Amino acid sequence: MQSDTQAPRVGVIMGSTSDWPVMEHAVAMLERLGVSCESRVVSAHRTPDLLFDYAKGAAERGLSVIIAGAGGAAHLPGMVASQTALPVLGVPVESRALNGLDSLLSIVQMPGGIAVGTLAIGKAGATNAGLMAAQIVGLQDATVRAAVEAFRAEQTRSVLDHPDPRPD
Ligand code: RP5
Repeated sequence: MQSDTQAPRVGVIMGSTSDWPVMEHAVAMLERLGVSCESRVVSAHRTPDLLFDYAKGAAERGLSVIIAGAGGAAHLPGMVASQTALPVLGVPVESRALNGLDSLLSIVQMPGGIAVGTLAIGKAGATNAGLMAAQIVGLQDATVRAAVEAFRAEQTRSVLDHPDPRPD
């Protein structure tokens, strides 16, 4: 699924439809920052041939970054990284059995030589994966860079405008 009519620059993939409630936060951040993206289910274990095709074809299709989220035995980010030279950002999704610690360790402990940039478990990780992907795209795109800077400035202003921690 593609977020707008522009060719996608970031691919957001996940191991299962059950990962969407977390991974939608990566898509939301990309959309907020004006970065075109696509999202789809690609499973390391259930659709390994699709994983290889997706990763091998990603650069040729014009993607600049791949965000891969998975839970449990979360092999998707590492296997995608093994098949493309594009930067891969891994998002550990909270698992039902181990609360995402299994996902985190599966993603973060890559062997030297194949890199995955691992984010935090869950919503914060997905949000920051979207932000970091935009920052990478922004290296070559001044409009996206300006959107990231505006987002950061607005966030700072919002905190400074509400110094009282007590609820209204
Ligand atoms: C992983 O297994 C997925 O990334 C998901 O987080 C987890 C459970 O998948 P479902 O059984 O909910 O489809 O591959």
